[in-house]
Amino acid sequence: MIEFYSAATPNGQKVAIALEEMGLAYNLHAMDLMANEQKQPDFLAINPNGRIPAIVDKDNDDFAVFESGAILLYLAEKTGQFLPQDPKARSQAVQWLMFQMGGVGPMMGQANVFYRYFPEKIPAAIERYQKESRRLLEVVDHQLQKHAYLAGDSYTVADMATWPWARIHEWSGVDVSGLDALKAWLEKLAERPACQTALVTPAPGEATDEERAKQVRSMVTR
Ligand SMILES: N[C@@H](CCC(=O)N[C@@H](CS)C(=O)NCC(=O)O)C(=O)O
Repeated sequence: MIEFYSAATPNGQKVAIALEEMGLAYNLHAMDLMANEQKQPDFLAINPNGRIPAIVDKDNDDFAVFESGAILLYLAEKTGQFLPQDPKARSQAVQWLMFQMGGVGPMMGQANVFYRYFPEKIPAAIERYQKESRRLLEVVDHQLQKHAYLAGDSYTVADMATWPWARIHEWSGVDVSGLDALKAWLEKLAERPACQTALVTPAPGEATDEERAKQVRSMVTR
């Protein structure tokens, strides 16, 4: 059994997709980020960075893993799924996973902060993060013009990591016009039951986008 600490955010959804796709049994702990549950000592013992997602593998001496990319690799290696065995193909999947972890996630995350949440509107910061996010999604689109999935012909943890972020481009204020291969891939993955389940694991709650933005606004400035 995997203890899975998460919230209704793209970084949490990546891991929910992987758990669902891999058919792993898990016990969901829906963390209340607004109440700062992620900064309490019992959770910091699992993830010293005080952020979701994190997992504890009860079947592996209660081994704890934090950082969504590291969790995806751990689960792929545990199950032998969604990460090719061939060294070159495996490296390609890891490259696209790192590209998400170091690029798409942080840039779109900052686009959200400055476009949606930050109390002052700083046009230069908004433009910087939206432009960089658009550039990164163009790189994704270019790859998907040539391949069915990010790392080539097969669906891997790199797709699982990138989809929850890329799908919220509108919320980030990132224009994806002309990125047709990206759009087709977004739709293709949206049909997967695991991706659908991940979007409600945990359920996002009843709050409207604006109400949620208001709550997050207080979090990004505390
Ligand atoms: N690089 C980390 C990022 C994790 C992260 O930023 N988590 C956010 C939610 S998406 C969080 O827990 N925020 C609460 C906080 O910062 O206190 C990962 O990929 O796991």
